Amino acid sequence: MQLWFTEMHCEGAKFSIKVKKCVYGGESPFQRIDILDTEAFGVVLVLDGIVMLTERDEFIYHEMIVHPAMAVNPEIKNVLVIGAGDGGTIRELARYGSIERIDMVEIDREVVEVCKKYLPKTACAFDDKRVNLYFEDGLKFVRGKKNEYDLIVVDSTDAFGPGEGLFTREFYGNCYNALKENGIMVNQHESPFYPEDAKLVSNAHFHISSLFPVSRVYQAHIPTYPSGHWLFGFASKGIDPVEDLKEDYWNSLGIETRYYNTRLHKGCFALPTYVEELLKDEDY
Ligand code: AG3
Repeated sequence: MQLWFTEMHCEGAKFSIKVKKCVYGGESPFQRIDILDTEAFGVVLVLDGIVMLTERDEFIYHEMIVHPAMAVNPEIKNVLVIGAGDGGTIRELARYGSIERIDMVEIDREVVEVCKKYLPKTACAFDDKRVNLYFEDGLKFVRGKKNEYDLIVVDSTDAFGPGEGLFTREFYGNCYNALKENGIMVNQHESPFYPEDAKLVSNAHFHISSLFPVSRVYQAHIPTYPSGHWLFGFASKGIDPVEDLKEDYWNSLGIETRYYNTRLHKGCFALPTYVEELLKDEDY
């Protein structure tokens, strides 16, 4: 007998992974949580039927959501992480001795518990003394915060279900206020390829660029996400992600990565023409 997990990537295309075993399945107050053991991608975290990460390719996502910002501003000390219950983002952040405080706000306590048990290589930094974990709605947490963080990382689910509020103008505006003058916001920015996802991309970019003086988008290749072509947003009050890259500084840290490097950093902000066009789109 063969068991396959399938995610619809758009109305007419789906992506399937052969499953060795379903190791966990449950309903939290917020969503359905499944953990699958698979031949091709190792352990996979699925929320509400959507692949959040796989052991095989999560390094790409987590390195790319953290290191570009850290390589442009060595002064980052106070970080806010929103979502990211699997722990991959704080694992990458915890590699920087210069970071003093990481506030992490995850709405769903059960995601953290399940990931600690089944994805220990991802959920390995929760005990770091600099990490303060809040089980709250990120949207509410950031409301009213002023001038407090050097970096905000928005590591959300897709823009429906519990993650929906994290794609709104109100939320991005609150992040702007919560950031210090040299602050940077990085967000997972969805995929530009399938039309439904592309709408989220242009919508998010439209809001972010109306609030932040610098708003750029960069890309990575993530095999298990729709189309395998993924975007991240880099927004700041002035720091430019390419001109302000501190290449020698970052390389001197000796942080070992498997996807990110400072050569790729310069290239990943160069986007395909159809994506450039999409980002100009104001008709969402
Ligand atoms: N968060 C973004 C996952 C989006 C995947 N979308 C999809 N498969 N349709 C990942 C969380 C990792 N910390």
